[in-house]
Amino acid sequence: MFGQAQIAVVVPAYNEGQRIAATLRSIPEYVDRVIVVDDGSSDETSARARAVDDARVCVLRHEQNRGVGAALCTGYAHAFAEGAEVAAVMAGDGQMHPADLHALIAPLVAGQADYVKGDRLSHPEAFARMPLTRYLGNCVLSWLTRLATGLALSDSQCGFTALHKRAHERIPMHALWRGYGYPNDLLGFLAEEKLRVRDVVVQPIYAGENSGVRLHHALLVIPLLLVRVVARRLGRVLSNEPAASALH
Ligand SMILES: Nc1nc2c(ncn2[C@@H]2O[C@H](COP(=O)(O)OP(=O)(O)O)[C@@H](O)[C@H]2O)c(=O)[nH]1
Ligand SMILES: [Mg+2]
Repeated sequence: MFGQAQIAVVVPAYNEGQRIAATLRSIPEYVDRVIVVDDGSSDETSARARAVDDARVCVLRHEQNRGVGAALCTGYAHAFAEGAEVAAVMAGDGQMHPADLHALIAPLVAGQADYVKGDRLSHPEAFARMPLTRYLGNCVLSWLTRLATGLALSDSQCGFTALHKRAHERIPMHALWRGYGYPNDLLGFLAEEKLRVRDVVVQPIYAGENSGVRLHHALLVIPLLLVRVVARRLGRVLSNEPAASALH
């Protein structure tokens, strides 16, 4: 528990057999539930996760690979259905430092934000620690995401995030982009709903893990998703449609 709040951590994992156990063992004690979503892995990811001796861990599995956005939708739905107030995301490859989790959750529990995301770009050692292409690509995508969403944010591509249940209720999760680019799409939905998004500085961790992100995601998929975000926002303004939240 974090005060009185029940906290879940969702761990998307695709072929993370080598890293999943260490990632799960690193999750802080105040986390009540750990939901691993094995996204159709062909390796030992599920077995290694189940073998971790921790009663908080529950392993869900997609029989086929659906993409990291889809894995998160599955994990969030499970976490909130079980009664979590906040669900954070920590990737199964150990790229999120558990010591940073507290700062992501605190503003949500205090009612100061609806979604908190990590910001590696503002870390003093970001330039030294991040691969140059990642650093530069991320700066450009963050700028485009700021333009498209109108949110004052940095590091749009950071997957270390935490979502409050009140935001989850207001976002059409079934419509969220299933693959890479889901954070940009989610930020668009949060902006549309006028939900409060906050950045907190987290450590950039790169230790030779594989990434599924490819050039076409940065050059094509994410820019097109951002065009869709702008189109949705414009459509809403032109039709004078109130935010879904105002209807409740
Ligand atoms: N590559 C990939 N990763 C997935 C998928 N589904 C879930 N994941 C997990 O999503 C997390 C982030 O993926 P990763 O490729 O490391 O992205 P990056 O850290 O942003 O470069 C990792 O824990 C993956 O195991 C998928 O379909 N493809
Ligand atoms: Mg990774």
